[in-house]
Amino acid sequence: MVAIKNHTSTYPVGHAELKKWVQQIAAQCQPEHVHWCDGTKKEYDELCNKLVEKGTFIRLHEEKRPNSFACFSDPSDVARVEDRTFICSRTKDDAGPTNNWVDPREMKQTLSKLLEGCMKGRTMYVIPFCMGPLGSDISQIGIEITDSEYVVVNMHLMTRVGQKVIHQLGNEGEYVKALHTLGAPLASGQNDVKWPCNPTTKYIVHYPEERSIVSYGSGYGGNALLGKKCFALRIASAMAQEEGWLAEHMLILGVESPDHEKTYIAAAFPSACGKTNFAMLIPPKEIEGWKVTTVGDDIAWIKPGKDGQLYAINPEAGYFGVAPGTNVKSNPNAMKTIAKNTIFTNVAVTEDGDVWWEGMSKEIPKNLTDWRGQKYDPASGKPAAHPNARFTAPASQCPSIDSDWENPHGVPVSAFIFGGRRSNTIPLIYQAHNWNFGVYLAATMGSETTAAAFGELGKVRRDPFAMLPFCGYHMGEYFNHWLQFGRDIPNPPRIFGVNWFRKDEKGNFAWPGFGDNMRVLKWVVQKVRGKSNAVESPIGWMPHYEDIDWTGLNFSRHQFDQLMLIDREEWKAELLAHAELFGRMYDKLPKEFLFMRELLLSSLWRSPEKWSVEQE
Ligand code: O2Y
Ligand code: MN
Repeated sequence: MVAIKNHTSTYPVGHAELKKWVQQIAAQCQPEHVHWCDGTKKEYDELCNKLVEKGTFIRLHEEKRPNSFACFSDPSDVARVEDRTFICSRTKDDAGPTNNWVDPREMKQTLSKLLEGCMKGRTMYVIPFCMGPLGSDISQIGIEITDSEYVVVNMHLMTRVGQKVIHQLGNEGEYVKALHTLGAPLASGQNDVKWPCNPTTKYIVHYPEERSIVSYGSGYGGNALLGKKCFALRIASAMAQEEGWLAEHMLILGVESPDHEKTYIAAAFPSACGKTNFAMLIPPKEIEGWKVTTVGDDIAWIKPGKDGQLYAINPEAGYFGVAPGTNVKSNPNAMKTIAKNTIFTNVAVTEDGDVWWEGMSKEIPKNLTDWRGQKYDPASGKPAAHPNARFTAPASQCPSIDSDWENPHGVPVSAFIFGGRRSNTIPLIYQAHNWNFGVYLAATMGSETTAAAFGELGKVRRDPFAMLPFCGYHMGEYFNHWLQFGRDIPNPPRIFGVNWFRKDEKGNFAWPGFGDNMRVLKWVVQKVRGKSNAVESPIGWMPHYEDIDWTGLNFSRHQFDQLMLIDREEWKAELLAHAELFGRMYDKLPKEFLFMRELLLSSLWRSPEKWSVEQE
């Protein structure tokens, strides 16, 4: 074992190849110091203090928000940058039509120029991190190199960091290489800015065959915390395809029934569909004895066990959740999770050193500092917090955390749920006839846009499996992988579609959502357990009005009927849109999808023009 020199903390690293890589990156990026992260609280505290000294972090009020910080990013660096995200697989065809691709040799040349001296005047941090519980067969190790203290402290919260990971890696263990730089070198004597980044040049690059990542120019979220979207989804999805498992953009929750039977469900929703709220759902008190527990809020790694059952882990250790809209009504568990030890990015700060965002309370506190660091003028019409403002908090602080959330074996998954934001067409709840139809349902999932960033507001954007921005290979091959996966397991989980966002004829949401989603969840759990009734519809199995527990909610048979309606004209348009999506990946599209689309069409034609659960 040789201890690494030239860094502020020292511990033995016996992995020769890793040391060589770190030395090579240091020689290229030319930082002033190299620091191997040990993952301790002392390291976390020291770096937070450094960020306070630099003016990046504002220490929040010690009693109102203990051990917590707020920071404001550069206005050019506020979200993931999909148009600057690349899957540099060996061939363009391997990346598929939905990913940006550049030849890996060309990309390496471009990046090599940018990386030369990119960390000058900064400290280069080496972060050994584990995605998933240490010692789990499903977990994976990564090493992130970064020149951002903000990234280090966020990685401390979001992953398992430090010497224990190096120990687990041993002398020859495999790991994912994740290089991140702000792309903002400092000339000698140059003062740093509060949020360094490269305002003009950004690259988020994945080499799936090499299992490595290079991120240049951004310090924000998914662009910089490379364990999350880059590793746990893009690289891991490519690994999963090769090795026969699933890396999914899914929350994982547990449902406990009054007789203490536990059912675990993994669910995928495109962004802006209340994924974190669902993961931390609190059932209405009238649904007595039922409880929801949280395993994860964003990503699931799922492997078949020796018993043929699927087991899932949450590879993350924290939540990087959207702040706006989160409040004591929409998500009381999230509010408790972020009560302390939390980093807030791009929220507004109150005059007494606490945080605020749109939707936290009806009344806007006086004298706010907005996310741009300016005195907030409510008359400006602009939000005080950025719409993509985030909190980073330890998962262990979530009141609904599942007792098995760190179980190295994972939790057994009995069902998958898929759901987008749709004001029409898609019913509140339905179950796919079988695994293949479920894969079709997930592959054709669409969601209405809530931000003008995606073009027209309210336009349906197809987001297969909520994985469109996160699949590290050809989306058509991804569908094939899911179909094959189902063939290889003896009793695949049941697959359900939900839509919490259907609107009535007046344009109001027809379903109360939030805690009342428990009513749907209860039907799902009992259906999986063979204890629920269902009626066959043209698109799958559905509950009758009496199959849902309505205790404590005044919801009429007619309201339910409207929520579950299958309108043939709407579905014709829906199936046309599926064909459009399929056209984009024609050469690798599973043939089964074409047959299933035909079957759906003919089943719709054989049914009444407006099919209703009540008529059955
Ligand atoms: O904008 C970002 O960098 C974060 S994106 C994100 C963060 C947490 C969970 N999910 C997402 C997402 O885009 O799906
Ligand atoms: Mn996500």
